[in-house]
Amino acid sequence: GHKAGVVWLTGLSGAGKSTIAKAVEERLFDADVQTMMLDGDNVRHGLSGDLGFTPADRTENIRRVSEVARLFFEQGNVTLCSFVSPYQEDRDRARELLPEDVRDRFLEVHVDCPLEVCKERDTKGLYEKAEAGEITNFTGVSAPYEAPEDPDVVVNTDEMGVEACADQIVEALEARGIV
Ligand code: GGZ
Repeated sequence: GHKAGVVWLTGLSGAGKSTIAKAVEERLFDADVQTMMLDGDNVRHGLSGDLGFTPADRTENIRRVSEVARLFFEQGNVTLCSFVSPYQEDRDRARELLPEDVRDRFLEVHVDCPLEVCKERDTKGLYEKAEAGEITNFTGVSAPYEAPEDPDVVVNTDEMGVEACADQIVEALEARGIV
């Protein structure tokens, strides 16, 4: 058996949040852990389809997915959430939705990668568009990113491969007695 948990991955666009979440999910699946995945790709078309990227819209996006993560938590899942989630206050609120006695089962994971490296990767060409002013409010270019003040896990995707990052997260879940 396993316990419920929330793995909250925060970081810049292109840092590798979703890729790492998928690698963690695969390992948990192999260990018969019930998982749920939430990320920009599946949320911003539906649940948050009416929202853009202003500070208020991001806060509302994170509020909604935090509530969904709480529902999944209550049903016993390990929920992997991959969002830029640039504001510390919003991430803190996501944690605070869990009952106080189990709040240590919320893992804030900083998917850390230098901005310059994310710009160089520019997997979707978004940084180029942001720098040309074609996309406004772009994190790291024209919108802020508040790095976690007290992260539970830090993975540096510039220096480490996906599997090593996934290892670190699974080890943290084990150390908390979740899996
Ligand atoms: C940041 C943006 C923006 C702006 C579109 N700023 O690399 P991606 O493409 O796949 O991930 C980014 C995703 C961010 O959505 P989130 O829901 O994670 O953001 S937040 O937590 O701040 O609400 C990026 C794409 O959407 N994208 N415009 N202006 N990222």
